[in-house]
Parts: sequence; C-alpha cells; structure tokens
Amino acid sequence: MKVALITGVTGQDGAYLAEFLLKKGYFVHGLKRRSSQFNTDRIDHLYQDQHENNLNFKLHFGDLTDSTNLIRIIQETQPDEIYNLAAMSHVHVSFEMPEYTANADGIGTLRLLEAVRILGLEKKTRIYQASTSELYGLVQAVPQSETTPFYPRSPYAVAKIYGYWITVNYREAYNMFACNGILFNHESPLRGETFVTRKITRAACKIALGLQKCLYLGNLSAQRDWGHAKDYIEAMWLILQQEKAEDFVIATGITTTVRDFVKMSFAELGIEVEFSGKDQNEKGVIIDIDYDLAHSLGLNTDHLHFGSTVVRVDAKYFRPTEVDLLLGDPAKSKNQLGWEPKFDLPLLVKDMIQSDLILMKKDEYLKEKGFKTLNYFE
Ligand code: NDP
Ligand code: GDR
Repeated sequence: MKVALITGVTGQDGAYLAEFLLKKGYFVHGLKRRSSQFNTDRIDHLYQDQHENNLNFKLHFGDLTDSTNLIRIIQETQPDEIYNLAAMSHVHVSFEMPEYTANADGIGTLRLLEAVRILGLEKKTRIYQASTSELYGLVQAVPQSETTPFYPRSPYAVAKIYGYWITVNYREAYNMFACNGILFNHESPLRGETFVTRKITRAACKIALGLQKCLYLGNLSAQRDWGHAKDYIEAMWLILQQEKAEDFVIATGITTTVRDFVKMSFAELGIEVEFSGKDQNEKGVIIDIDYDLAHSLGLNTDHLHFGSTVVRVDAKYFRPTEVDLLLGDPAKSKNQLGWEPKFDLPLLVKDMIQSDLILMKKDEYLKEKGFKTLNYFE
C-alpha cells in the first residue's frame, strides 16, 4: 500500500486529493493545524467511521512553521509521496501578513525538503510542491508556460517563488524526486469563501433568494484562467507518477474576466446582469429575468426588479499591486501527463451555483424560523 502525506489537508485541494488518493488505495496521512474550533468540515466525511472501517486516513497536528514537528511526522509516517499544499494562500491577505506568509509558504517548503533529507528519505519520498500562476505576476508573455519568466506581484507570490526554486534546487542538488505543479486558479464548491469566485456564487444565490441586496467587489477587469479543483488534484498525482521529476503548468488555456464570471453566475439563476460605468463607479444591474428558470430552481422572484443594482465596486478590495491577466498554456501537461480538464467554465459555475443554492436555501429556512444564520465575513 502506498503512503501519502498531505499538508494542507483541511483546505480545498487537500480535501479533494485525500478523497482521490483513498479511492486509489493509498494510506493517507494529513497535516492539520490546531484550531480553537473544528476545522475539518471539508474532510469529515472521509474519517467519520475511523473507529470502524476507515483506518487508511489519519490526521496529525502540525504546522509548516515547525521543523521538529515535520521531521517527527515524516519519520513516523515514512511517506512515498508528500503533497505540500499547506500555505497562507490568500493573495490580498499576504499584503497584511507578509512575514508569516514568507515563513509558511517559502521557508515552510524548505523545512519539508530538509526533513526528508535529514531522515535519509531522498530516494524513497517523492515531493509535490503547490506552485502557482501568481509567479508570473506582471505579464511578460501570454499564454504562460513552463518557460515564461516570473515577475511576482505580492508577498504571497514572492514567498511561493522561493518554494518553487528551492524545490528545483533540491531536485538538482540531491537528486530528489521533487516537482512543481504551476497551477492556475482552480475553484469548486469547497473553495474558501473569500476568493472571488466563491464570493460571487454565494452572493448571487443570496441575492436571488432575497437574503442580500448587493455584492461588493474589487477589480472586475482582472482575467483568470479558471478550472475545477477536482481536475487539478488529479494532475498533482500524475506529476508524481512520471519517470522523471519535472515541473508542469496546469491550466485550461482560456481566460475570463471577473465581470464575466459574475454574469455567468447570475445567469445560472435566471438573472441577467449588465455592467455600466467605469472604475469605482462601475455597477451591475438586473436587465432581464428568466422566470421559468428561476421558478424551476425554487426561487421567489417578487423581490427581483429590473434596474436594481446588484453589484458595486468597493476600492477596499483593490490590491496594492495586481495581477491583471493569467492565461496558461497546458500543452506540456497534455502531451506528457495526458492530462485534460473534464470541467469547462460553464460547468464549474453550474457546480458552484447548485451547491451554494442548497446552502443558502438552508440559511433562508433558518432565518424564516427565527434561528441565527451563517456569518458572512468577506
Ligand atoms: P486553501 O487556502 O483552501 O488551503 C490551505 C491549507 O493550508 C489549509 O488546510 C490550511 O489550514 C493550511 N495551512 C495554512 N497555513 C498553514 C501552516 N502554517 N501550516 C500548516 N498548514 C497550513 O488553499 P487551496 O486548497 O486552494 O490551495 C492549496 C495549495 O495550492 C496552496 O499552497 C495554494 O497556495 C496553492 N495554489 C492554489 C491554487 C488555487 O487556485 N486554489 C492555484 C495555485 C496554487 P486551515 O484549514 O487550518 O486554514
Ligand atoms: P487570486 O484569487 O488572487 O488569483 O489567487 P482571488 O479569487 O482572490 O482573486 C482573483 C481576482 O479577482 C479580483 N477580485 C477579487 N478578489 C477577491 N478575493 N475578492 C474580491 O472582492 C475581488 N474583486 C475582484 C482580484 O483582484 C484578483 O485579480 C488564487 C489563490 O488561490 C492563490 O493561492 C493561487 O495561487 C492563485 O489563485 C493562482
């Protein structure tokens, strides 16, 4: 039985990857942080029967800022594969926590590589490093491939560039099987609520149900190459199954603005939104309603009106330095890994809207019955 260790197992990708590897017959160890509240929502379904029949999944308390803890866990678990997914992963927040981000995302990667080396596991343990399209930052060329120069634009991206190069360096210096997946944005119903796609799909559902009036966003013109996390975690695994350790771009090859993602999300609910105005005065207004579709989704449309503003810009979401355009070239991963995404953007939006609509309907029910509803911090 192969053994995998996933750092960041409680996050979006960690949850999908753990499930994927368990289905492949792996023994999966996950690193989770101590938290004052439960933080295992995304993986609870994988180990709820742990005392009975699911002994292939084990969680360990740990942190990428704690070397001795990492060494001990790797020594105990003797993994064949390590997936380093743990990170302070929010680009905007990294401007407020640059030092911590460097420590966890940059030096954290070094700690993991060193732990493997200290334990003499260089020949046994293969390592996947969660690198990112944010490395490209300020546009040098499009589409962005494995050979496009990097120009990071945030403390997050600068920390991740250290993680990228230290992974390459340990591969070259110590002949370790250590690889970077340079993954472009990938989303899902499990996406953290403050990333833009999930913020949009949640808010669109709330607005459609009459639970929220307006969605406030930052840069609507940013363009991202969005895929589905379920497809991307499969690529991570494929990268570690190759004969030779190499780095791969994982992307769809299509880019879309935040503005269009908003339109697509509302359209899934039967609400057509059009944008007008410029910069901070830009707004999104309802211009049409597909009543048949809305009613088939169980929506009461009485509160939805033509001309009402459902999206506005709030400058507090602007970043000190922005990444305007990401568009990946997935040719190498297609040719060498045989990887191709199963989800396109319309399918991704549908999946996220369907999931959030169920969630928000639960919230609507709680509100109707006088119970406290979910918190919505942005
Ligand atoms: P999430 O933010 O959903 O998950 C991050 C995980 O890392 C969580 O489990 C979190 O724990 C954990 N974590 C954070 N800091 C530490 C730390 N110091 N020690 C141990 N664990 C820590 O991210 P995603 O699942 O979306 O992304 C996975 C990885 O891939 C990240 O490294 C991210 O930077 C990278 N990436 C993501 C892309 C995307 O589009 N999703 C694209 C390219 C790269 P907790 O649950 O307790 O917060
Ligand atoms: P990103 O994702 O920064 O690309 O990093 P995010 O969804 O946060 O932003 C995407 C783009 O949308 C613009 N934007 C907003 N973003 C947020 N979060 N909130 C808003 O209200 C808002 N309005 C507009 C942003 O300015 C940006 O241009 C994600 C993370 O998962 C990283 O960990 C990962 O490495 C990269 O994707 C690839």
